[in-house]
Amino acid sequence: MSNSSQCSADPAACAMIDACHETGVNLIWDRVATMMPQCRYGVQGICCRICTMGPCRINPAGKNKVGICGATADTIAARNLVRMIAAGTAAHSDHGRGVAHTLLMAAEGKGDYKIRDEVKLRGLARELGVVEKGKPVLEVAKGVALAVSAQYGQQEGEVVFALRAPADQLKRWRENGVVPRGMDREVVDIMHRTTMGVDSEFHSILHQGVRTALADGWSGSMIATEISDVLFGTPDPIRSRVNLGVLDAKMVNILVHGHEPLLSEMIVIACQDAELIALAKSKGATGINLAGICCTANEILMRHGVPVAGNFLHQELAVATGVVDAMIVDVQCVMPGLGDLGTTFHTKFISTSKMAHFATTEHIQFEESSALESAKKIVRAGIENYPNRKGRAMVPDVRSDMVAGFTAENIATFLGGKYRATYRPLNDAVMSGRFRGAVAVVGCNNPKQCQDAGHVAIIKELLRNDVIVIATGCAAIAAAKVGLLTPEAAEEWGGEGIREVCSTVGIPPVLHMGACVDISRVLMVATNIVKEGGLGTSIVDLPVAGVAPEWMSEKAVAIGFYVIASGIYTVLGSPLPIEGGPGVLDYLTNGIEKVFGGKFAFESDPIKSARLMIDHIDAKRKALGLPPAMYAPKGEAGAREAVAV
Ligand code: SF4
Ligand code: MSK
Repeated sequence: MSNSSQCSADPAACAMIDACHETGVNLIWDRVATMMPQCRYGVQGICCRICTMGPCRINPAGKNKVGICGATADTIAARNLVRMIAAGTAAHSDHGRGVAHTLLMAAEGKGDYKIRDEVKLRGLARELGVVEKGKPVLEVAKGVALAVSAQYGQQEGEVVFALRAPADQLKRWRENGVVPRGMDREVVDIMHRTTMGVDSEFHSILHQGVRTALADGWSGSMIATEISDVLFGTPDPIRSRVNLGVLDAKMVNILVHGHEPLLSEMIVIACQDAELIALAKSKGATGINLAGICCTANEILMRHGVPVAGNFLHQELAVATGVVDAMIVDVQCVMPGLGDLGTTFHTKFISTSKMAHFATTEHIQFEESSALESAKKIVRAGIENYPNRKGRAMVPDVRSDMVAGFTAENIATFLGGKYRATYRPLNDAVMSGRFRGAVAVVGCNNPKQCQDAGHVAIIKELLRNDVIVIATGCAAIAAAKVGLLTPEAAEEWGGEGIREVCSTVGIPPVLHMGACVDISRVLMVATNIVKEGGLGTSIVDLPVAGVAPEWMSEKAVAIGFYVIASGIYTVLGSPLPIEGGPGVLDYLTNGIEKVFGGKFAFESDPIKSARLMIDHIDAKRKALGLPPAMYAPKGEAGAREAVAV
């Protein structure tokens, strides 16, 4: 059992971990400890169980230098890795498929969903070749829904949104045959080519990984983001609060967890229903309190300001407060062991997706055709559970204010002004050296690393060096928990350049840009910077980088691949499971840069990780002929970390 301060940098988490340990409640950190040491073959990616001649474990220094079929360590490592990309792409893209289906239902007048951003809808229609001029909105919506849905099964050609990329990047993709055809097509291609006895040349396997990942970033995830904006509204900056302290012991606490906004949008409405609020009061509560975990939280945070109870590693801890009356889960990042906590705490776990059933949850099927009715039924179940609270009610008094909801569109408004929305001031800030560059900090928590510590230390080091940060997913929540998503953080943590720009326009130095699928927004920010001019002709030229300090999900592998293939240098806080394949390792951390413009680096030390990115940014500035950063870094590297996390 680990000391809580080794498990998490978050005081709310530490308090809950200590309380759980005192009462013998088993948490994810305890399960990590008993799992150690983990199998080195798995960690290095050189265990193959693709056919039943195996499993084969490769030992380059021993007798088994190849598998029974003759597959090398590189072949096995590459095959295992791209299968992770296939799974990650499938998850993101299926999310987009569900949103597109809901748009179709809205267009056909079925269910409770409405079109909230007609301007974006009509813009998408023009891009997709759907006639919109003079057509009623629902007819346009139907055309857009059918057009984006068709992208999934497209057999040949190029996915439409890939054409948004800067011409130079698209040229690289075309020259290397990796422009995606359709999401389903690319995922199936990976599963076929990696089955026993098909593709064994590791570059070829990895390039199909690139193609599939691009199908995620430049199509599946982009569809999820764009159509969610059409249906639920394109976000604008909005204030809210974060951490376990947003739970209220006197109220019925309903938590939504997972990734998809379809149900949670309706839960937001259901929680405001007068009849349900009256029911909650009749049970002795003062009202209904809705909050979120993980990326479902990010979705309803950005559009409604719903508070966030925490990121990935907070899911068990939230239940352990004893005041969560219902945890409603959809898909992705929901720990199967979560329901077991129900034997200790009263929380009712309600699964809602046809795709995600749990042995220990109650399943209430969410039907898009009767969305609000489903949502009310689910909220009602949570209210009915309020009187069943037992044992402790311990809500750590820890919460922070934040501003979320930045997008590729509203950055232009914030920096350029409402009547002259433009990226010009952003590009000028980079060209002058006030902003040394920009970094996207993304990804999960991983219980093998101290929760949030990597995210927060890297971000503070970047800000100190005048590197503006964009954050999504659990990384954004980590930043929010320590107050980095407030305009005041620019003054506290930013170098002189960050302070000059962010304080002038009143934005935080860390821009919350949404959920995991919204990294598609980050791609569009980079694209818009290129198109604005003055910083090269391709994303490859930009003084930017990406980092996933605490990644754990297959989705993160897909994201990492589409980000490097889009020309962005990317640092991972723990290595990809490829270190047993020397050729694969060298290609992904070296050779691939010449082909697509980006590459991976692995670095677990947050300050060294930030340094790698700052050095990369400085090299890009030099190549562009830009002056160095305008101001010297503020303070010393990592100096305030001990007191700040
Ligand atoms: Fe072993 Fe080859 Fe079968 Fe993999 S595909 S399990 S390396 S025999
Ligand atoms: S929720 S994929 S733990 S970011 Fe998107 Fe967080 Fe990673 Fe899940």
